[in-house]
Amino acid sequence: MSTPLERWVDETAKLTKPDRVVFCDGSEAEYQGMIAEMLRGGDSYALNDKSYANCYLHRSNANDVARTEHLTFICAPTKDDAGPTNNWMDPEAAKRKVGALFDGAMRKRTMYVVPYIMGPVKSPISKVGVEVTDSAYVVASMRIMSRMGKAAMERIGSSSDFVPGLHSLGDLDPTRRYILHFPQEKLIWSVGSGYGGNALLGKKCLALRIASVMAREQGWMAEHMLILGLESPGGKVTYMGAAFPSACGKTNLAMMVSALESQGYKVWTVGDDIAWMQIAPDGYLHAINPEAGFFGVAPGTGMKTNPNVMGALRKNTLFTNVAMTPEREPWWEGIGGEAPTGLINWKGEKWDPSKGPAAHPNSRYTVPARQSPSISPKWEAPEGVPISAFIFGGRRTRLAPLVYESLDWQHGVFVGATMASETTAAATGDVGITRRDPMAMLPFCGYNMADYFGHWLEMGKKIPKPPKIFHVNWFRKGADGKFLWPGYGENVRVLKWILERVEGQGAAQETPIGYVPAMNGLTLDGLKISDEVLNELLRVNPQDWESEIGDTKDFFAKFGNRLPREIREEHEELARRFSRVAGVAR
Ligand code: OXD
Ligand code: MN
Repeated sequence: MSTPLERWVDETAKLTKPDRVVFCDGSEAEYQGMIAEMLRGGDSYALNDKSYANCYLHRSNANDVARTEHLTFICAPTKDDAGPTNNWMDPEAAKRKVGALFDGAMRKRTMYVVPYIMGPVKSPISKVGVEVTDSAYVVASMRIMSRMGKAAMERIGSSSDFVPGLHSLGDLDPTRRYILHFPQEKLIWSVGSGYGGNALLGKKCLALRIASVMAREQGWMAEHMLILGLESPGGKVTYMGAAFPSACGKTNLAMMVSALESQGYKVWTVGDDIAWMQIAPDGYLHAINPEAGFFGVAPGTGMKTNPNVMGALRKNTLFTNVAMTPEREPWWEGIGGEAPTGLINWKGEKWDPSKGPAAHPNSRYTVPARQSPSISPKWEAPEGVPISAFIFGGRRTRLAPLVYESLDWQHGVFVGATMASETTAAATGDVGITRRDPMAMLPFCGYNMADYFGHWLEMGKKIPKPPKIFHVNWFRKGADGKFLWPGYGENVRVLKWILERVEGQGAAQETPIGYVPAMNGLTLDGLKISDEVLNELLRVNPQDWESEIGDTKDFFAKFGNRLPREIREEHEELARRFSRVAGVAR
């Protein structure tokens, strides 16, 4: 009798017609075999073994360098189930159309069957997936990013308790590229891309889009959040989850070297991208990091911005689309120092600075999480870590103060739902465009976001000891166009205030948007910040908020009647609080 896994693999092989099928065991020998195949393929290179031991550079196809949101679909029964912020395809139509692309797609190729666990092997919060792929680079990356192979196979046994994901490089033509999610079946199909979140199906496809659907059905949370622990002088560690849109320094915050380390405040990394959370018997929401590695953006990463990851990258790391020095070391803009002469750019050509950056702006490192000096001793705790605070954030030049605390859970959900960030030149050509990105989940929620807000509201009623909800903004600028806050390691001062608020301390003033630190609330010793700058950092400007309130109204209108009543009420209440303040001022 065959198992459900064997049956699915057989069916898949009949469709894709590979030359051979290999079940992966996750061993080191197998990993080295994948690397050897990548090197033979001519798109991967061994790096300097003395300075970057067991590290490799992979160059992806130049048309395949980022997630492609416009080619990503939620194939729910109706368009309304996917909601106004997702692309939708009818499930049967999707199977017909994209099934034709998979037909014979693996001819002359090997089909790898990659069983993997998202989350610590023994955690009850973890989930199992199986990715079938024809890319050795994907197999090697999955070995870093998940617990792959034997342990996953044992957990599946003869059960059908796994999320199947079918991936083929196809012909890498963007017009034949589709990333499909079938939330009813809990199935993923991806064709035509070998890159990152499009191809490593455990990450964005399973751990966020499919898991968000499961989480709602089963009463837990799958969020696009880093998880960190803040150790305070007595040695106690308080855990926080934080959601930021891309280009807001999420990985750097998760791995921060604290500026207050000499005072006993240290930051521990549990995860840098995704959190799965369940209510535990102690009444807290407990979080695990479903991933085993970091798939981080290289440009802008250096000893100043993230010394921990720079240390971690010196061995066992796959680099994708970075530049290479004549010493065969990886290089990217922001790594520190001048560009060395003789640099080879991400496309494999001699670098000409007049023709753009040496490393692709979305070039990446894929590194085992355990290699970070900041990795938390609890990062693989099967029961997860108890979360005391959620932090939302974005890049807002004017609007949001450095930090504020929501009034309660429901208001906090509204704060998350109204999250937004201004685009940077690095991300697109348009600078300063405000993009709404609720809970940083806009590209990753596997169902209608109105229902997702509803799920958050429901969870608030069920968690006996819910996290307090905060919002931060490291990016506020003064009239001179300069950042007001130094950021990076100094951000621990904001985490310290958050910790104090969690513990019922921390001086605050109430404003219409929530509690903002009092002028003496933040620990600023050793930092040169004038009262004037501090005032500006903490200011809540009614005129700016008036236009923000109009903007969020338009955004919420997209969801029509499906938007939870509570969110509408919070919106009206915020407007009322501002008009009350204006009334007092008059
Ligand atoms: C990521 C992303 O790569 O959020 O983590 O885009
Ligand atoms: Mn992410």
